[in-house]
Amino acid sequence: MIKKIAFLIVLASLVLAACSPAAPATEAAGSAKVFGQADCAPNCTYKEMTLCYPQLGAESDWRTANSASFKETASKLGVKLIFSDAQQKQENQISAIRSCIQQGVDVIALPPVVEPGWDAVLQEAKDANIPVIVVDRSVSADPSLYSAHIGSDMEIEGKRSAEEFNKLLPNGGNILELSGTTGSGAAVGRAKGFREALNPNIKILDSQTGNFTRAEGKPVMEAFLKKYAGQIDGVFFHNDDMAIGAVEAIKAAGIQPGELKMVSIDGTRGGFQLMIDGWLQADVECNPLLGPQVMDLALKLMNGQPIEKEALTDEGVFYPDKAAELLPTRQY
Ligand code: GYE
Repeated sequence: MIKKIAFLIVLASLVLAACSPAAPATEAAGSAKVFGQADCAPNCTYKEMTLCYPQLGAESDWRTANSASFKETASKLGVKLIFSDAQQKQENQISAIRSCIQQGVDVIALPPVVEPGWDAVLQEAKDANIPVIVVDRSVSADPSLYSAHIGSDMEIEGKRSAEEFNKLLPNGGNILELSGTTGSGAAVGRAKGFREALNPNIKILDSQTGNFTRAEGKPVMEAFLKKYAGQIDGVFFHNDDMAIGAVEAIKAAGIQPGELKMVSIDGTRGGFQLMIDGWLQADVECNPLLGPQVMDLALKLMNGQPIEKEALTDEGVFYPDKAAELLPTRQY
């Protein structure tokens, strides 16, 4: 008898479970919600969006332009933006994400300072039904843990930079590399693409990080100039800010513009000025103005519309011959 009652209870609970929603994201039977879809779907507008942007820092002009793009686009569209600055520390970005999850934001857009170490917090966002768009740099986490990635192809930027050196040093030579933040998708991708495309007669004598900042670029260059005096033909910079810092050290060492072949990445106004002044021979474009594209995608996620998993920014290379003409048109 007891067995029979127990069996009936189990049966009843199975029937109930089958009839009740499988997950909170499921509405009435037959209209299953897509992951991340908001209650206002399919008619959500920007005014209903709360977007979390745990910015990684303020290390460069590129980053400043990227932050401004998010702030300006949000205020133009009426998006509520929860913005923070992690000062290049992953733990600060992780706590900012956790706070956004607690506040129940609609979408999180994450520009990850480094590639590894995101799995746990991405899983927390997923469990809370909050989609994450990885912005700018990449993460090494499993792609099932985020909805999309929007940004530049860092390997191609590295490859383009190498192609410039192949042209600048056709007979080969020795170069140095000032790389970006160690472990960041930008530094890893640029270094990889660069090495793959660099002619074998061009030797990278040394590579040190300047953490994408002017302040760190200068002392790294000073140390390089001491150590490799008279042996260097060129320098590759992972961003314009480090090039600007390094040029101060190069000038102080009495080196003239053009003596060393130099290529950088970003295409900021500061980089353009270095080309005008004869220091840089090429600046590989990396576009920071990602706010509109990210918010468009975030709205699609809220409305449960299909999206592209990987959206790469279309970019080129700038040269000194057009630098003076283009400088006034540059937005960053
Ligand atoms: O090149 C650099 C910034 O991740 C693409 O980060 C970005 C890089 C950019 O600090 O200036």
